[in-house]
Amino acid sequence: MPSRFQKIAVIGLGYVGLPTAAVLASRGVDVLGVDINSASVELINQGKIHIEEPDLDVMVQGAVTAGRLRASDKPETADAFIVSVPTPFKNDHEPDLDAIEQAAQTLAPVLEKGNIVVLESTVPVGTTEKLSQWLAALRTDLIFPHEKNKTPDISIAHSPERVLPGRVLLELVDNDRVVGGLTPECAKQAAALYKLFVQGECHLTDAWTAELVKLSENAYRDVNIAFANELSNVSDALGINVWDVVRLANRHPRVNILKPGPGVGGHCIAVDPWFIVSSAPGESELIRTARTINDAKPDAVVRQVLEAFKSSNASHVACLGLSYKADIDDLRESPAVEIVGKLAGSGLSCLVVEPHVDVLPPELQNIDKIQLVEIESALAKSDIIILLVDHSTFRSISESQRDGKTVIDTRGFWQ
Ligand code: SAJ
Repeated sequence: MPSRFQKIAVIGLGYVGLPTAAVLASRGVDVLGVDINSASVELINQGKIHIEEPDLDVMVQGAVTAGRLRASDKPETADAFIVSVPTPFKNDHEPDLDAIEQAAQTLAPVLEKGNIVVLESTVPVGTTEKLSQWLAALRTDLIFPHEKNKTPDISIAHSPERVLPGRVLLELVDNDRVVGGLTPECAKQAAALYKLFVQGECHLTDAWTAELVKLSENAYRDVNIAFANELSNVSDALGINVWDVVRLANRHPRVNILKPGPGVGGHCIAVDPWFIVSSAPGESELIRTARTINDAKPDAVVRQVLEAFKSSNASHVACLGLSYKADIDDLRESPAVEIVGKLAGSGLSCLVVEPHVDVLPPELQNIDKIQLVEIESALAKSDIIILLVDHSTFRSISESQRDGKTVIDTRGFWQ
C-alpha cells in the first residue's frame, strides 16, 4: 500500500529542518522545504547548504538532483507539515513564539482536510494547543483538534527534535522520539509520519507532556553542566585542579560529572530551561540557579584572562575557537563570542582563530581590537593563549608552540 505521506512540507530549513527534509527525501518522499531566508532557499535549490553538518551536503545534493527536495519561500498543499522554526527568548527570558505564529499564517491557506501538522520546535507547555488555535482562527472552515467533542479535520502533534549538532543525520534516524498529540489519534498519525525514517522507538503521549519532556531533557543537562561549572569555581578557589577532581570522582560507579567549560552556549540548552522557569517561576529554583551559574562562567574566564594579562608583557591574546562547542560552525549564544567581545572591550588585542567560519559574527565585526586569523599567526604573535573551544583541529598545536606562554585552557583540552 502506498504511504499516505506522498508530499511533506518542512517549514524552517535550519539546523534541524533541513536535515529532516533531506532524510525524508532520501526515503522517497516528495519534500518541499519552506524558509523566509531567500538566500538559503536559492542555495538549497542549487543542491548546496548554508550550514555545516557532517554528510548533509551530499544528502541535500542527492535529494535535489533526484527532484525529491525543493525549497521555496511559500508553502504548497501537502499531506503533512513539519514546523521547525526557532523559538528564542525576548525581554527577561520570556519565550518568543513569533516564528511559530508566522509559520501558522504561512501554512494556514494551504491546509486541507486530512492534513497533519507537527510542531518540532522546542516550546513552552501549551504552545501546540496555541498553534491549533491560531490555525483555527485563520481557517474557520476546518475543525481543529483542540475543539472538544468534534471530529477534527486536521491532526496536530508535538514531536520535539533531540538531535545533537555534529551527529544530526545519525541521531534523526536512530534516536527514540516522543510524539505527543493534541488527541491520541493525532499522536498515532504523527508517529506514522516519523516511522518513514525513524528507526528508534516512537513513544506516544499527549502534546503537553511531550513539550515538558523536551524542556526537561535540556534543563537536566544544563543543571548537570552547572554542577561541573560550580565545581570548577570551588576548585579554583581552593587551588585544586578541577580536571583531576572530575576524572577521579568519575571513577565511582555511580558518579558521572560533566565537563566544566567557559559557559553554556547554543540555541537549546542556554535557552530552553527559561521556558520552564517562565511557566512555573515559583517551582523552578534549581533550574533558574543552574542557568545563572552557567551564564556567569564567561565573566569568570574574562577575569582570569585580565588577571593573566596584568602580570605579563603580552601585547596580544590568542583566542582559540568561537563556536558554542567543538567541531561545528554554530556561533549562537556562544560563550566564546561573549568572552572575546568582553576582552576586546577591556582593551585587549584578540587574535581569534575559528576554523569553521570565514567571517567574524556581527557583534565582533568592525572592532579594531579583534582580528580573525590563522592558527600559526595567532600563536606566533601572542603570549597568552585561551582555549575556548576544543576543536579537533587544535590538536595540531604542539607543546613547543605553547611553551613559554600563559595558557588558559577552559575545556581541559591539554590536561
Ligand atoms: N557543555 C559543557 N560541558 C559538558 C557538555 C556540554 O560545558 O560536559 C557545553 C557545550 O560546550 C555547549 C553547551 O554545553 O556550549 C551545550 O552543548 P551540548 O552538547 O550539551 O548540547 P547541544 O546544545 O548541542 O544539544 C542539546 C542536546 N540535548 C541534550 O543532550 C539533552 C540535543 O540532544 C538536543 O537535540 C539539542 O540540545 C536541542 O536542539 O535541543
